Amino acid sequence: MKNTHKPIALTADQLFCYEDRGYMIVRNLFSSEEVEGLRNRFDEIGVAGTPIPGYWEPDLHGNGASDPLKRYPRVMMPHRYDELSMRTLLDSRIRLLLRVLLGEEPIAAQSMFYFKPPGARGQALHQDNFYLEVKPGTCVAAWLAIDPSLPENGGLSVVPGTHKMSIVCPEMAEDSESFTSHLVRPPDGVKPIPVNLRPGDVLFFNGSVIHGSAPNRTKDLWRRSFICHYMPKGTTQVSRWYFPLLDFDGNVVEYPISQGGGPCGEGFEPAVLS
Ligand SMILES: O=C(O)CCC(=O)C(=O)O
Repeated sequence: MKNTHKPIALTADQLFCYEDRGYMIVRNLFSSEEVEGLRNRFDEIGVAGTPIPGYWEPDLHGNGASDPLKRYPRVMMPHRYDELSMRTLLDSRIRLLLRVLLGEEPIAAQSMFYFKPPGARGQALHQDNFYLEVKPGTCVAAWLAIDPSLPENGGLSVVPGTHKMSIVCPEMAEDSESFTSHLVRPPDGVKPIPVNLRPGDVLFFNGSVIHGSAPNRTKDLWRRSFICHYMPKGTTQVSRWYFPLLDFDGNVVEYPISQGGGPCGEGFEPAVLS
């Protein structure tokens, strides 16, 4: 992809945070104009309400009051049909930062856009690599804030240090709080902490980090975000649900499908996509 940006120097604190706690924030990685472009693009999709079969299927007939996510579900894999989303997934700043974090070239697996309107449920604590099944290492997320992301509007929380854990088999989440059904409880002695982000900030986190979000309890603050998942080029297996995988020049790259089942054993098919 032909978007080239100046190299970004990470501070020792950022690198330490990623190594020690499994996540790192890069403030203002995207400009306010870029964020506005993404917000406008997805607002157009959201307001028009035209379904994108298999990727975004809003319920236009309910009143949305009991579950705002019926009208505004997350948009899956927008890079497959939206040019701005493809450019964002393959952004050269993200590429350079991921090279530092991974120590090798990254490969793009997934994009998503969350509207998370007022009243929307959250997403229970989970580990992304349970779904991506990247082996032998793990995946990495780049979570771009489009709106301020705060505890009150259902901002993301992470459990520091859990990138050192294995991937565990989830239990059932509380469906009044979470639109997804899997829950991974943090180990004794560690708790989720909120990551407060401003529009344009990007949170990078390791695919084993336990993370999630609470409902948006505000009356009027949306919490939109553009979320991407990547894996190291040297990956030897990955879940087939993320095919086709792309390099940062936009070429499709082939990888073997993950084998052997995950932590829930053989035959367990994780609910598709993180
Ligand atoms: O943004 C959220 O509320 C949750 C996103 C998330 O957990 C993920 O993309 O894996």
